[in-house]
Amino acid sequence: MSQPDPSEITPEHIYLNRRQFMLGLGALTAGLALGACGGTTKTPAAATPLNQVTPYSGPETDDLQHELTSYESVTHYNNFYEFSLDKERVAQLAQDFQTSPWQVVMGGLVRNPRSFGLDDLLAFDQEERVYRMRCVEAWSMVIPWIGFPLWKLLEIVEPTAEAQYVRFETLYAPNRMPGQESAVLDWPYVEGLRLDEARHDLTILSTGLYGKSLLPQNGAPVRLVVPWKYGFKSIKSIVKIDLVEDMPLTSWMQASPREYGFYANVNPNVPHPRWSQATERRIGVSGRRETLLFNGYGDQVAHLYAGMDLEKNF
Ligand SMILES: Nc1nc2c(c(=O)[nH]1)N[C@H]1C(S)=C(S)[C@@H](COP(=O)(O)O)O[C@H]1N2
Ligand SMILES: [Mo]
Repeated sequence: MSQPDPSEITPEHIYLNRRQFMLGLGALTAGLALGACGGTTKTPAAATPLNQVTPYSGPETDDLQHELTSYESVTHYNNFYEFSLDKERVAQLAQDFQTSPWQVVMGGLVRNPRSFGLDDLLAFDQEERVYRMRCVEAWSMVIPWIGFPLWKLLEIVEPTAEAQYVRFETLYAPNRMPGQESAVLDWPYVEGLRLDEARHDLTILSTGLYGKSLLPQNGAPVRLVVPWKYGFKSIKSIVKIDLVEDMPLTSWMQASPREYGFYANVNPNVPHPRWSQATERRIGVSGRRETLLFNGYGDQVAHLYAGMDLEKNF
């Protein structure tokens, strides 16, 4: 499959509005791509050796021996609609975003509601973890995240017996996040996990990557990383985590339920309504590779979905 046309990687309602807008301007060749991950055909600039300035000493591949994506690409090719729909502009627009002070308020169906400041979060054990992160329009990166398992916070707040899901919210502050001035999504950005997914060891809250603190474009000061799911599940700049009984309505399900499901497990066998998801393009590497079920983490996570129809629960 060749690169999807920008019209193919956009939730329909946004695409149609955008198309009318562009037709109005006569700008038929506009290259801006919308969608949970966007899908411009441009390749990010070749790796510049930033990680030679501050040497990175962690692993150079993930557990499938896939090479890391360059620090330059990881920090300059981003999806963060609170700043821009253009993946190559997010870094610049987010550069002055203030991430201190910061509080993550944890509550809902828990015995011990608590609020965690940045220092609390940074005090948790930090580990080098090399995950394959991928996006919904079939591009992927291999990123050495630093973080700690979300279960560590869940253990502290103690979900009650009624709690079945975890609901996450990004900061809402249109004066600091200019993308929130436009109604492209219903702000704040909301994501969710089933409680057993949230308790899985691979599910982390990340505060850094490549041995450095997160930059704003990657979701500073704290973002979720769920490596067996499409990129949009990994919500950035989290301020609120609630334990809830019912499946939360996530931003992407609300925007386009036909295209974006709650589970969003990476699955080459379930095409997006408008394109195949069988192959992906690794940023910085030419050609395409076959997409792996659960992004290659099947041994560790498939049991969570035993007996479920993955075509219905996409
Ligand atoms: N708050 C918020 N979180 C978000 C997004 C977003 O627009 N806003 N984009 C998601 C998508 S679609 C992807 S692919 C990843 C991208 O993370 P990265 O830029 O650090 O690679 O962030 C996810 N988390
Ligand atoms: Mo994405």
